[in-house]
Amino acid sequence: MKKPIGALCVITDVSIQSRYNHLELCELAIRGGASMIQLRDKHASTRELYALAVAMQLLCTGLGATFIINDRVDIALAANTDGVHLGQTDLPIPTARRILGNDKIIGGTASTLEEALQVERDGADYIGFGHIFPTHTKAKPSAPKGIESLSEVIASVKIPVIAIGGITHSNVEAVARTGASVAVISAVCAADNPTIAARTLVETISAVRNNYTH
Ligand code: TZP
Ligand code: MG
Repeated sequence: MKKPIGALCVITDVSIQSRYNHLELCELAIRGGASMIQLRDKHASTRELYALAVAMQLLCTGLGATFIINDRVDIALAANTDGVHLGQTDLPIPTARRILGNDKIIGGTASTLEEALQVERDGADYIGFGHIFPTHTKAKPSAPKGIESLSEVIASVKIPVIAIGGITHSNVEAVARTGASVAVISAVCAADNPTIAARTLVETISAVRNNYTH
């Protein structure tokens, strides 16, 4: 069975901060209500990533969250994670689907409407669309896409869209109003208190979804 994506995906990052390791961030974020955790580490060795993925999958399963790994279909398979997130230069989504099967979540990054439509045609379970706002976490040569492009993508596809890039407490309400789910790195990983930061984001998204805001 495929696990739910939910409202808030927290991508763990140990390069923008060094107070917490991946496992600690994972637990802190889930305690704040994160529905999905993505392990993203561009420097760890394959052996390290494998061990982390096994431990984080166990933690997420125990705490009721979904766990995916960035880039690595091999580790998704080896560690039996709930899924994988693939960018435009990673393994093609149909290839990953053939390897992982239908019960695993496969997410694909898109930065344009055309890419988003292709990610959907390729059989992804969700589109990670961005970056929405300026971000320092990832080098981004192109301009931020903004809320309007996000709404356009959401109107054009049937699968869930997770907005990413520069999302903070100040702009998450506007993002949630489009119907998108949200993915963050710095807003949780670099926050004074990652649990409270996640909780605040989740509460805002839930309020919008339940129409509690004015
Ligand atoms: N993909 C598009 S923007 C981004 C990724 C991984 C980084 C988002 O980081 P932040 O700190 O939430 O802006
Ligand atoms: Mg990638």
